[in-house]
Amino acid sequence: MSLHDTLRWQGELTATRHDPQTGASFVIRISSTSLGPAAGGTRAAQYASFADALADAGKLADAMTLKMAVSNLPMGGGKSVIALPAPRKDIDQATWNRILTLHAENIDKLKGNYWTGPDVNTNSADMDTLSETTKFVFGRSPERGGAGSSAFNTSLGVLAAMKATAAYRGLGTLDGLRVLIQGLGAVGSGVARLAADAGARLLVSDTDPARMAWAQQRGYTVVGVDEILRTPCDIFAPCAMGAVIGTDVAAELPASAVVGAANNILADDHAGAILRERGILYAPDFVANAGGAFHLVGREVLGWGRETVEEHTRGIGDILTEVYTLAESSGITTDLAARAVARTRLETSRAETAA
Ligand code: NAD
Ligand code: PPY
Repeated sequence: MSLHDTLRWQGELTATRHDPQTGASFVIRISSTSLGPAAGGTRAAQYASFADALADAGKLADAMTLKMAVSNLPMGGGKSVIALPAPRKDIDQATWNRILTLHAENIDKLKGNYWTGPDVNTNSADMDTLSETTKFVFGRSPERGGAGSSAFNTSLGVLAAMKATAAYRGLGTLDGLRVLIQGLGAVGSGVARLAADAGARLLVSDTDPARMAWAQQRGYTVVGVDEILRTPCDIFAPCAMGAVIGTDVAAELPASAVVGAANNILADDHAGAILRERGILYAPDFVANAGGAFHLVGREVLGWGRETVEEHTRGIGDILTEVYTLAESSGITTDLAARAVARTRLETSRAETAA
């Protein structure tokens, strides 16, 4: 995407900064504060261009707005991207600390209109570091008074989403179903364990050989990274990166349903329509992966205990069933139906504020 195009983004605010000393560039995008202060994690990654970093932050921030709205959480949507000068694993601790401190200064300047949390390549220890400079941080370690990692609760939510999707799609329970997981990181490994406990047959793939060895030890069937999109399964679970399913993949994917943790799974608007035409039931990612938001916002804003967080997270299954029913009765994709549910909440809130 060109810089010109990404600056036409329809969100509320874009903040950027560049640090010549480390070579890192920073983006914070606030998509919406209609339902409360914007919240969403900090993603650290390398990008081909600054325009790509801006575009990614915008799409991720928009997904947070939808996630909060559809989950009935009192927060808006935002996201940060740190465009790294080198792969995260090659950045030394002193450089990383400087990058985090600058990012925390940027967040602090937004005075609570944006709250961050962990995302790809950032964790609770990094949230602790940010919290030395700004208080607008979710997911600090429990020793520092935070809710800790949201990964396991995200996995729990994805499992609830798989159960509801399998039932709606007429596949029954997860027992005996082939669940194909792309990415066995913090969330994907939890999904694998929970799905295996529910009787699913696990097929898995990861670019990291150590994760593949872990999977083999557990008796999962290992699939090559390049074969995953051609591997027949009942449920395909993208739990690594976004934009996995574009038009071409949607036209060929040998699955009955798609339920994963990755943000922005669909690469383009048409992919959802093709999945629908082919009878592949797609669980909109911003519904299926809301377990992390329930954990962070539930524990740190709403004062929920673990059981209440889990109860709401299991409710992701009910939200999805509502979305599937609306999609079917309206003849639209599940993605559009979930956006309509979110939009209704956003419009109701705006009307209440205006009254
Ligand atoms: P992670 O970094 O712990 O795990 C990602 C895994 O994917 C790694 O093991 C990596 O080696 C693997 N991977 C990368 N590219 C791959 C490829 N092409 N094929 C197969 N494996 C590949 O991240 P995570 O915290 O588990 O998050 C996974 C996804 O879920 C991300 O897209 C994240 O934005 C999303 N998500 C996470 C949370 C959360 O609470 N952690 C909440 C909502 C959404
Ligand atoms: C996500 O769910 O994608 C996140 O970025 C995690 C999150 C959720 C709520 C507040 C901050 C971070």
